[in-house]
Amino acid sequence: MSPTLDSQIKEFALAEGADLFGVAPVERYAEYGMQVQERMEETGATSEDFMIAREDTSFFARLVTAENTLPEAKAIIVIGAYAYDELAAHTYQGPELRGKIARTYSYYPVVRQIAEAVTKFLRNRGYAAVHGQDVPLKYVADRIGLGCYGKHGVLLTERYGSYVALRAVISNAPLAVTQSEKVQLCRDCELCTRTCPTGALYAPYKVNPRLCLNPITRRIDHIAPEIRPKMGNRIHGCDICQEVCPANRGLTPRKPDPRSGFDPQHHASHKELGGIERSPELLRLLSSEYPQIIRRNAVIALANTGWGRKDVLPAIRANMETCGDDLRSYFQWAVDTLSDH
Ligand code: B12
Repeated sequence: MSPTLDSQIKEFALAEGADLFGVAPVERYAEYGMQVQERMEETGATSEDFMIAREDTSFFARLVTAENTLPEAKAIIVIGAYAYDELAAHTYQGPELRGKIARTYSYYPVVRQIAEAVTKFLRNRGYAAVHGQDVPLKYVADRIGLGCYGKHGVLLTERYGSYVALRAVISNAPLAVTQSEKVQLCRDCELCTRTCPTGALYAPYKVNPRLCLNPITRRIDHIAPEIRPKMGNRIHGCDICQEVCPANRGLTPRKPDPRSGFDPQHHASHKELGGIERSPELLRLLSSEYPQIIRRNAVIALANTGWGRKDVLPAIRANMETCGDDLRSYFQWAVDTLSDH
């Protein structure tokens, strides 16, 4: 064990912009593996429903121990970046109709770049190191007291609520495990489970990915007409369970990190964002310049929020002409919904 390396690496990560830092032991997370199995049985979800790439058939099995990623692993460094910034906090008050993009995503590039720098730091000192998401991040962070599970299924932290993006560096460096007291930040309110519009939080701490608006907004799959009104103005992801969480009230938004934004090169679903940031104007997103998923979500959002506006129906009709059959059915549904209003 090297105390110098321990403090050096922590200082380095904090200087690179990490807001959370901890070291977890390499163990077999059998309980986590059982929970994944149970979740799939209870909901009928496949790993694709959890947004795991079709070709990655061993994702959850791999996460059960870091040795599956690095056989000589001795430590898991957990890094977090506070994701609630002044841009994310801003709720548009003006006359334009705006879409909503989940907050944490724009800090994935931040936490990835910090983890990349920590990986280089370790390799330069002769250690093996890999960074990524091949670790059950919330489970590991909870295990070492960096935070605790909220009933919304997201990790809650004392200083940053649940708005933290996480990433791990797995290494064979002999680092000391973080010894923190277990924290309990989730109260008895159950506001998250009661407010989720689709009932995706089917029990406290348990998310049904087939009903969660996060994958629903990010996948190309058909969205059932009964789900569409529940999407509100959500274009990519959903923060409702976190927005109602008392542990997220009163957070001070941070200054935006210049590295924040979206990461099309490293995050598959960010490619579908077509370059839009935070709260884009909905009418603009109907155009054929944008990916099909964005156009679909934008027209649903307009059906949900654009009633009473004279410019919405003509814009939907005009852009419908550039749609293929699939997309046209959503545009037609939006026309029918708004005409009935
Ligand atoms: C698959 C996945 C999803 C799936 C499934 C979500 C889920 N909750 O499992 C989908 C696509 C739906 C999803 C959605 C989102 N995700 Co996601 N996702 C992941 C991923 C890749 C794996 C998570 C996982 O292992 N799920 C499987 C389940 C079985 O594991 P689990 O949730 O940990 O289950 C535990 C609890 O149920 C607990 N438990 C069960 N009963 C009880 C009882 C008590 C009393 C307690 C205390 C605990 C407890 O035990 C289980 C583990 O043993 C991680 C990245 C990673 N590598 O970890 C990101 C990750 C969890 N996601 C993240 C984010 C930001 C989101 C969204 C908020 C994005 C958004 N705004 O739209 C939503 C949140 C939805 C929600 N309410 O959970 C962040 C969370 C950061 C944080 N602060 O926790 C992560 C860590 C990614 C990252 N790099 O930062 N995600």
